[in-house]
Amino acid sequence: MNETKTLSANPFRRARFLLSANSLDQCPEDTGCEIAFAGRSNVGKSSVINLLTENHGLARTSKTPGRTQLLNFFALNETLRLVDLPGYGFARVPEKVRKHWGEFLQAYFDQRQCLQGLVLIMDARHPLKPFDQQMLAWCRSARLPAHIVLNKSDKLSRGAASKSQDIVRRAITDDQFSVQLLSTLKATGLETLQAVLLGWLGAQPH
Ligand SMILES: Nc1nc2c(ncn2[C@@H]2O[C@H](COP(=O)(O)OP(=O)(O)OP(=O)(O)O)[C@@H](O)[C@H]2O)c(=O)[nH]1
Ligand SMILES: [Mg+2]
Repeated sequence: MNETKTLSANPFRRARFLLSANSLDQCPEDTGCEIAFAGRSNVGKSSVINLLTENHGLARTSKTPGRTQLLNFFALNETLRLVDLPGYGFARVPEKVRKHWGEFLQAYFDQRQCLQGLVLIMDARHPLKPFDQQMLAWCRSARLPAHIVLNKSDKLSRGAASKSQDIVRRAITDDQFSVQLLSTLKATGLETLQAVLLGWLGAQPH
């Protein structure tokens, strides 16, 4: 496939910041379709959103874990949204804040009807940590599709990256789960990610 042609046709480029929410009642109305990006702190959730949307200033990234502290919504159009979630497992966030995030995320996952799929981002060097396993178990029980993105694959040799992908592939046998390697640094894996998300949205968004 012609890379330039694919990128110019990238419908996710239309994403614009919509709002940040610190509680369920601050979220946009629960209609249309939403795709959420979850994962442990610092795995590159915000960076993956920026790669997908080809807008490097869209979601705030940082070397310091715990950068994303609210649910940030990005709209593609009237009905389609991407959601950047705060990272879980960041120990240096005060206990009170951590508890609030935990409860808010739980409420979001339990109640959000428009949630169409979860992009679960992991560090390719350390996949399937306990919280990742918990998220997958939740997706299984909610019958929600989850696409695992093994990010920072540039930090591994080709062989080691492919081994990591195989380990995850063997661990996830359900049809509703898929996995890919990606590097936001090298911008590799973008086409695969786009294809999965467009599949979830049923068709190319207009
Ligand atoms: N080498 C490498 N570094 C990456 C990659 N993706 C992200 N990073 C770096 O990882 C750090 C964290 O990236 P973010 O996108 O802010 O991560 P996050 O998961 O949104 O972090 P929180 O919002 O704090 O949970 C930044 O310094 C990024 O530049 C990648 O593919 N390769
Ligand atoms: Mg972030």
